Amino acid sequence: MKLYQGMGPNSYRVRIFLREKGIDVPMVEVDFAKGEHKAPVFLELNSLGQIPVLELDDGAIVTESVAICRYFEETHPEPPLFGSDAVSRAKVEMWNRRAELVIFGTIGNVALHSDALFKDRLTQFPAFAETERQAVPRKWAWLDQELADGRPFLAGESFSVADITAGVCGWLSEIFGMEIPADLKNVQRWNERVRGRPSWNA
Ligand SMILES: N[C@@H](CCC(=O)N[C@@H](CS)C(=O)NCC(=O)O)C(=O)O
Repeated sequence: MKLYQGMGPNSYRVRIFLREKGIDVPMVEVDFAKGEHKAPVFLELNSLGQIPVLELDDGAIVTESVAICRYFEETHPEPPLFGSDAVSRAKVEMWNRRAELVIFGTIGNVALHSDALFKDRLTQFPAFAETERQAVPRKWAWLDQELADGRPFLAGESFSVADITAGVCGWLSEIFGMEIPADLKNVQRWNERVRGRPSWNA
């Protein structure tokens, strides 16, 4: 088994997940600067030319960070990070999607439309990047209201993959100069709780 990974939030999500589970997987570093993710040999693994990619011992390939995490949830159920009963599984799915679509999507648009790293991948619209940049604090404010009920983690009482997704958004937000607003106390507390976990050094 090999995990092709490298720089960027999606590889980071999988590394944190593996650390939470206590799983060691041989890793292959994919170097964006050298264009390794777009080399023909890599495109055979993932036609989208993106990381992370998991290659299993029988040659099966799994791409998409959440799908890779799901594979490891199945093979290593403890501790459960995708919920443990019907309601908690649904809540984790709900919050992971909300974190991806509402927060990650907005921050991702800032990156995609402003960073030179992506200039060959799409037509960049700097004005759109700016609109999305201004929207980011509103997304965190929405999450702050959601967390006002005092629950420790996004999906409830237990840490889950949804906290990994949203926590990585906090990190990405900072990298692009959009710190989580200091007055959003519920998000601040949640962020400290999540990013204080040992897995965050993954
Ligand atoms: N939906 C995919 C997104 C993967 C992705 O966008 N990975 C980035 C790094 S974080 C990448 O490889 N970007 C290079 C590119 O898209 O050209 C996932 O969750 O794994």
